[in-house]
Amino acid sequence: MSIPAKDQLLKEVERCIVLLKGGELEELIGACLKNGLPALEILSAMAKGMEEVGKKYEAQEYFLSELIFSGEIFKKGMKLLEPYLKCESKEETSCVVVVGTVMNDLHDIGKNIFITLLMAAGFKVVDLGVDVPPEKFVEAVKENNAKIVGISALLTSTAPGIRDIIKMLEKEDLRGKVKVIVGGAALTHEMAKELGADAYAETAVRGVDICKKWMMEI
Ligand code: B12
Repeated sequence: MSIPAKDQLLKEVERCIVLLKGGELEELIGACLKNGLPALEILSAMAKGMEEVGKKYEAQEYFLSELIFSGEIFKKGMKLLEPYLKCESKEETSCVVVVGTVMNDLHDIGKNIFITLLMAAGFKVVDLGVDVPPEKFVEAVKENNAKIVGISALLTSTAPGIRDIIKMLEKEDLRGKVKVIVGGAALTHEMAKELGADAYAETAVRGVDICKKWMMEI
């Protein structure tokens, strides 16, 4: 398949998310996979579409119902891609990563992508879900002897909750035993540093690379 045709398909995927065309998206994903496009590239195109949806929401062109709908469409698409992402699975590691979305934040699409890619890379993952209070992170680290904590934050208002998780890990004498990685649209490298995290990743792919590097050092 020629490069422009591949790019065209990915542009169409992005457009389907932006225009909330769920049925069409599912067909397109099938066509992309049939044409040998890597699942990760399809997922990136879908994520780009979500960024656009966010912009439309900010511009009051879209409202909450569209945000909800876009999330549902994304999740359906993601389900189709999951087996392909997991197929690239490497050998298992004993490294456990505890992952959750910060308290009072219900966004989980980015977190779930990070989890899928972690699992595809052989990590064991404990998914705490969304709206996770700090004590749940601490409990899960203790129970699973986790070496890495991944926290997702999409809302500027609740992202500072990351500091509470890190403080609680310190209080329980666990901070020296775990690495903390954060991600999500509400954060930047600077904010992550200020909040006390060890690393920030703009994308789930980058996040997994950082975890792999840590795993070698642990
Ligand atoms: C879909 C969506 C929703 C859906 C979420 C569905 C779901 N199940 O997740 C629903 C409808 C529930 C929702 C609700 C709200 N939302 Co909303 N939402 C979005 C939207 C459009 C897309 C988010 C998304 O899934 N993107 C796609 C994924 C793939 O991207 P991502 O999450 O950034 O993840 C990538 C990386 O960041 C990274 N990553 C993410 N987490 C992690 C974690 C780790 C450890 C690592 C390594 C990497 C990593 O990996 C991913 C892939 O590379 C964004 C727009 C945007 N630009 O983000 C707004 C957005 C986040 N929402 C926003 C708002 C305001 C809200 C509401 C307050 C709206 C309201 N009035 O009620 C509520 C809040 C509810 C709550 N308490 O959480 C604002 C936040 C503004 C701000 N700066 O605080 C945004 C930015 C929209 C906007 N431009 O105004 N939302």
